[in-house]
Amino acid sequence: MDTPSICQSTASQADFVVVANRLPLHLDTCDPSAPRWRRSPGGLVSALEPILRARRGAWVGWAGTTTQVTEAALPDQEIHMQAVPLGENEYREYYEGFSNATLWPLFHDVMVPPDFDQSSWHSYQRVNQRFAQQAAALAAPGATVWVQDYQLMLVPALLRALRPDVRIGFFLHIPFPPPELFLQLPWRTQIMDGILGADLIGFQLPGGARNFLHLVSRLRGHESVREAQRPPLLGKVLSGGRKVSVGAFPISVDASAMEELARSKVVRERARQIRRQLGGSRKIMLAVDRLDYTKGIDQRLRAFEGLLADGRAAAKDTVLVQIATPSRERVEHYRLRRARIEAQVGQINGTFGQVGQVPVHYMHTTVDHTELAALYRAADVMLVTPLRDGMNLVAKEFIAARPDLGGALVLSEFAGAAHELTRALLVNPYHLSELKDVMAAALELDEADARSRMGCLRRHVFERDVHRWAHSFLTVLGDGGHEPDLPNVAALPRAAMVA
Ligand code: GDG
Repeated sequence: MDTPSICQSTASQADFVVVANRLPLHLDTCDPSAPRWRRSPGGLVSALEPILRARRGAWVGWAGTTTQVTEAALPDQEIHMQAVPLGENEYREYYEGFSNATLWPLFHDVMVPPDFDQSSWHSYQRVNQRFAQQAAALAAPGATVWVQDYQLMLVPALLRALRPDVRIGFFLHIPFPPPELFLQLPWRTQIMDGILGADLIGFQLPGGARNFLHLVSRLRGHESVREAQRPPLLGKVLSGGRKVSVGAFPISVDASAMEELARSKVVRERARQIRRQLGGSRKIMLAVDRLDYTKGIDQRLRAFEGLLADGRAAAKDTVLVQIATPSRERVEHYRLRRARIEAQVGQINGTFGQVGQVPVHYMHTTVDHTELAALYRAADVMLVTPLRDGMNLVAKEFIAARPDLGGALVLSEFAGAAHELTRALLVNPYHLSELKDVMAAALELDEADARSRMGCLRRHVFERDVHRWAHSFLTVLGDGGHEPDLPNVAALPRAAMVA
């Protein structure tokens, strides 16, 4: 029997429920004899935490382990954490299979061929049903439930069937593909109907929202879709006698928290130390990505290799630091990509390196938050060059971490963030010679130009931070009235001040 029994909640019901694939917790096994649950930091958690605290809030999600997790084992929280159990086989089929080998590539330009596997689909249905049941059991009468992301696209309709009284929001963190790609999915109608169970469907960009509206009119008929002229809303769908709102809500980061960390003594000292360790006067190019084929790591390495080969960059003057966070390591395309990237790094260092002067510092690891902020502060050039990305929070974090107005951002046109961060150095990462040119230009960027660009970028990121994102979504969902006050945005930018 694969499915572990569901942990029973001992909590009273909640007025505001977040449903996400993962709980914002991880098991710290530094001391293997006494593993402990710790909070996982992240923008989504910090945006939703004040609301969860103020509102009898609860978070429903998987705890990240296929062994049974009971309520009692989770840390004492003001926010109720409800663990949804997953068996080993379900993890393989629902998470690695349908979520990450079917939906992920299908929604990212079919960069690798998606698997269309019936058994994984059944597992996805079963697990989504379990999430919906647990959310239904936890939600108080008339509660608001906010469902997150592509792993849970059936939950809105399943939850509505169980609890027609609750208000349901759904937000997709990844791009929504054009209809001609989505229509490849054998279970396209079920997935579309699953999402349409929500009252409000949020996408990162207007383009994703429009793709969804086109899809609905194609599968349900034109008369089911109405355009909406009130941004962030782009349309309404008439579904089962209900009106479903569809809009674009670009996610962001907790800019003030990142800035505070970046200004701390420990981060500034570590940033100086990193610069010294990498060779004092050498220019530092930095990239931080999950090791995913969508992130364009291999194209970036090829461009850097090209600059070294052309003599436009030299290992004695320039170093590329690539943090590649381990991700989905049992999925075949991820294993293959890792092997390819590591071979490229070896080739570049073997060809262009000297003792004490390695051109690429590659780390296949997760660094802690302080180290990440120090790397952001130490960098001269931040390379964010995905082939497709819903938003890309690394780009926004880098900007928030630069109160000194230093650093240049090279940003792919295919990251959602490029729609807002127009003062970055924008690039098409598929165009190798353009990528090389923009990387070289970033290394040479005039200081006054760089500071002016960073000032504009910072104003944008501080004005539209993750708190504003959550507020905007919940207000349109019709649930904005109960939130704690937002910070006064006009008072915020300190953003453009020099450290
Ligand atoms: C999905 C969408 C969308 C990475 N390495 C380390 C580390 N990270 C943190 C970053 C950032 C987060 O992980 C990655 O967020 P991204 O947005 O860059 O990318 P995805 O993981 O693909 O996220 C994406 C996002 O959802 C939100 O909607 O923007 O498009 O694909 O916060 O800082 N953090 C630490 N150590 C690391 O080594 N501490």
